[in-house]
Amino acid sequence: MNFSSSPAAGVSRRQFLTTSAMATAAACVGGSMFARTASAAVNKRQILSLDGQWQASKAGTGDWISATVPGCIHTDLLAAGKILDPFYRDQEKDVQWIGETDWLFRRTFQVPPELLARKTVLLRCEGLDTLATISVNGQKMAETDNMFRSWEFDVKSLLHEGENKIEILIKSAANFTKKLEEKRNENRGVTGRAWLRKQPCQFGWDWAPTLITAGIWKSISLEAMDEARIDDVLILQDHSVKNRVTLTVELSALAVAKKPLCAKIAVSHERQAIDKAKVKLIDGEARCELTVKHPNLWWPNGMGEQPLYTVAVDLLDDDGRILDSVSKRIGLRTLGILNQAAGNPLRFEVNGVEFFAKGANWIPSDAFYNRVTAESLRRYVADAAAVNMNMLRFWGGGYYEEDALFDACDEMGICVWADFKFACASYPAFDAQFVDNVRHEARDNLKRLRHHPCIAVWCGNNEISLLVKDDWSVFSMGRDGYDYLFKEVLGDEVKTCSPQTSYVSGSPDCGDVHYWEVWWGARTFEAYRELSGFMSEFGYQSYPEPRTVHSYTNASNDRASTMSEVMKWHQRCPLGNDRIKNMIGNYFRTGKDFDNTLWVSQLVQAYGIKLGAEYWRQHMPKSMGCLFWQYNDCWPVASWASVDYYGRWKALHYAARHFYAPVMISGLEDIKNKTVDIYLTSDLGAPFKGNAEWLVSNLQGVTLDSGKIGVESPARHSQVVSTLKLDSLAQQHGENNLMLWLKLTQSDQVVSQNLVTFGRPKELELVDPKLQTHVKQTATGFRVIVSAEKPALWVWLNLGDLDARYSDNFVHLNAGHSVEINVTTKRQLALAEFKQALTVRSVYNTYS
Ligand code: BMA
Repeated sequence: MNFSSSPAAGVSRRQFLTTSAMATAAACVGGSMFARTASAAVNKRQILSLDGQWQASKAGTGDWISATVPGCIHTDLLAAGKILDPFYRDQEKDVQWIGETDWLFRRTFQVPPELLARKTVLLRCEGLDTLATISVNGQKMAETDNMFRSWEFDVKSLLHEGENKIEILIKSAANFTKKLEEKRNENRGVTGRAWLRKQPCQFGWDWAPTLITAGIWKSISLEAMDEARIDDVLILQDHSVKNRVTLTVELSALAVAKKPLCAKIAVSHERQAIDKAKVKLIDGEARCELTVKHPNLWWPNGMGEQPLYTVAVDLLDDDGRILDSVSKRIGLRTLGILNQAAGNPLRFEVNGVEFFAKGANWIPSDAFYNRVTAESLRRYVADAAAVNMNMLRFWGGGYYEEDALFDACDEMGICVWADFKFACASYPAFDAQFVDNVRHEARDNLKRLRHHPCIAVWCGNNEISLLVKDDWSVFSMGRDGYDYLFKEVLGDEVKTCSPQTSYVSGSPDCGDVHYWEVWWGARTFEAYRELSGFMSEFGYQSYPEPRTVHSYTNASNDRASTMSEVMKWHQRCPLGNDRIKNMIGNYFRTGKDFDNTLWVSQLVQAYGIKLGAEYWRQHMPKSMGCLFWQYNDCWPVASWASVDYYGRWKALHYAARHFYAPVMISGLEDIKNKTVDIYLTSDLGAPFKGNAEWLVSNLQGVTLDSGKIGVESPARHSQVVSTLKLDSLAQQHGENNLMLWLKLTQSDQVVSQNLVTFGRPKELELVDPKLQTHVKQTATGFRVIVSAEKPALWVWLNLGDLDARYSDNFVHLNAGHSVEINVTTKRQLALAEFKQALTVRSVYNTYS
C-alpha cells in the first residue's frame, strides 16, 4: 500500500501511550483527596481549539478561500460562491472535479507561553477526511489514511511562542481509488473504495450522489498537560443480583510524568449521589466497583422509561488536584441478541424480556456530514419514536455517527444496531496494514460509543456475506478473508473494548433477512407473506412530496414527467422510476398529473410496507423484527426513505405509526375463500383486554354487516381473534365492492384501526367522498376536522409550500365519519392564511 500509518508517518495515540512514561503507583492520601479537589485545578489539562476559520486552496495554486473547520471543501466552496448547489437539477455533475483535486487547508494560531511551558503538547485530530499530510510550521509531521480514526501527535518540539502555522494537505480520494483500479485492472465498478477507509456511499450509491468530500471533518485542537489525563473509561454492569446493579469501572490514564495518581469515581441519578469510590492508579490503571440499589432500568421505547445515570471520573494528583475529568451517561440494562443455535432467526432481549424490534435503516442524513446538527439528529430520533419504532440500524455504508445521535437514542429508547462501516465490496483482508488500520478504527469508535445504553448490537458489515466466494477477487471476498476480518478481527475488538455488547459478523449473516425480491425482483407485495424471520431490510421506493421535488427541478421541463432527465438524475437506482411506475400500475390508478404521481408513489410504498410489516408482526414469534429500508435521505431524491431529506414525512412514515402500534388490530385476507383472519397483536408487557369491532360496507358506504367481540391478549403475543366469512356478501355485492373496517377499543377509546379489502385500490370503484374540513385555531396550531360523505381512502392534509407536522395523515374514513387532525405549522400562521393554504385530498382525487 502506498498510503500508510507507518512509524515514520506519525505516531498514533496508542503508540504514544506505550512509549510515554506510565504513571507509577504511589500512595494517595485518601482522606485529603475529596476535600481539596474543588479549589485547585492548576495542573488540569489545557485545550486550545483550532476549530473555526481556516483557509483552503486547490493544492499548488495559492488561490485561497475561507474554510470552516469542522467542515469539508464542498461546503467551503459553496459558501465562497465558487460552485453551485450540487443538489439542484444535475449540478452534481459540475462538481466532480472537487473529489479529483488535492486540497490544502491552513491556518495560523497563537501559542501562549503557558502552553509551551507544559510538559507535553499534543495535536489532537478527531477526524481527517481522509488522505492527510499534516505539517506544523513548515515541517511535515504525519500522514493519516482513515477518516474514521482519531489521531494524536506530540507536537511540542514543533511549536514556538506567538504565531504558528498548521497545514493539512488532503489528497484526492477519487484519484487514489482510480489509480488503484487501473493498476489492478479493476476499472469495472468502484472497487477501489474498498481500499480506503472512507465513507463508502460518497462514491455513489443507489440513493446517494457521488460527492467525494475532503477536509478536517471533526474538531482539531492542541492539548497540553504536565502530568496525566484520563485515557479510557470502561463501565461494566452486573445485573445478577435482584434489585441491585454493580458497576465495575475500569480506568486508564495517559501519564506524562512519573507521579502518583488517584481517581475519584461517583455514580449519580438526576443529580442524586448514589455511590462513590476513590482509588489509586497502578501502572496508569485502576478499577473499582459501585453499587446502585433499587436501580431504575432503561427500556426501549414503548416498554418503559429511559432513566439515565452519570458516572463521573476525576483524575487527581497526589495533592488531590484535578488533572482531568470525564463523565459518561449510562443506562442500567442488559440488552443484546439471544444466544441461540445457528440458523435460527435473530431475536433481541432487554432486561431478560424478548421484544419485537420495530424500526428502519438509517443512512447518513446529509451528503455533507458537517451540515448535520445535533438538533436535526434529535428530530429524526423523535420522529422514529413518535411512530412507535424501537430500533434503528445504522447501516454499514455510512460513517460512525456522532455521539449526539446516540445520545438522542439513549433518551428516547431507540435501540441501535450499529454496523461497522463496510458495505457491498470486497475488502483486502489479506493486507496486514489495512487490517491494523481497521483494528484502530474499531477501537476508537467502540471506546467512544460503548457506554451508550441504546447500542443493542455491533455488526461487522452490510451484505458482504452475499459476495463471498472461494477466492478473493475485486468482486467477491474469499471465505477465509471474510471470516478473518468480520468474525475474528472485529469480533475480537468488540470482545475487548465492549465486552458486554453483542456482536454479529454481518447482515444478513446473523439470522436476519434482506428481502429484495419485491423491489429488485419485481414481485408484488404479497411475496412478503411467503417468508418470515427477522426482516432487517426490505423496501420500496417513492418520490418525495412535490415541495421537495420542486427544490431540485425547474418548472419548465423537469416536471413534465417523472421520466424527465432531472427526475432520472435524482433517481440512483437503475430502472427505479420504471419500478415505481409499474408498482403504481399493479395496485393504484395512474396519478392525473405530475404532482399526483408523486403522491400516489407514496401511497403505493406505504401500502406495500404495511402489508409486510403487519404480516410479520401477526406471525410473531416466527418473526421478531422488522426494520424497513430505509428511514432517511442524504439529499433530495426518489428513494426507499420514509422521511425525506428535508425531514418531511412520507405517507409511509404516517402509516408506520399504525403498523408499529403497541397493540394492533389487522386483517389477513384470503381472496380465494373470501375470509379474513382478524389478528390482535400486542407488544405490551401486560395482558390486554378490549373489544374488536368490525363493519363491512360497500363502496357507497352502506353498512352490510357488523359485529363486536371482547378480545384478550397475553403480553407480547399475536393471535387470530376471529375469522370472518364474507363469501355470501362477496357473492351478493361483488368482492371489489366490500370494505372491512376494523376497530379495537378499550374503555371506549380507540386503540387501533384498520381497513381490509379483497380488491386492490385500483380495482375499487370509489365515488367522490365529498370531503369537508372544519378548522379551529388551538394553542399549539390548528385542529382540522375532516369528514367524508362517502368512503374515502388515504385522506391527507397538505399546506403546499408550508411545512407542518400532522398528528395523523393518509387515513381512511368510512361514509359519514370524521377524523380530527392536529396541525403544527413550522412558522406561525393566521387562521385565514392557514385556511387558504390548506388542501384535503384522498386517493380518489389523485386520478379524478
Ligand atoms: C440494501 C442496502 C443498500 C441499498 C439498498 C437498496 O442492499 O444494504 O446497500 O442501498 O439495499 O438497494
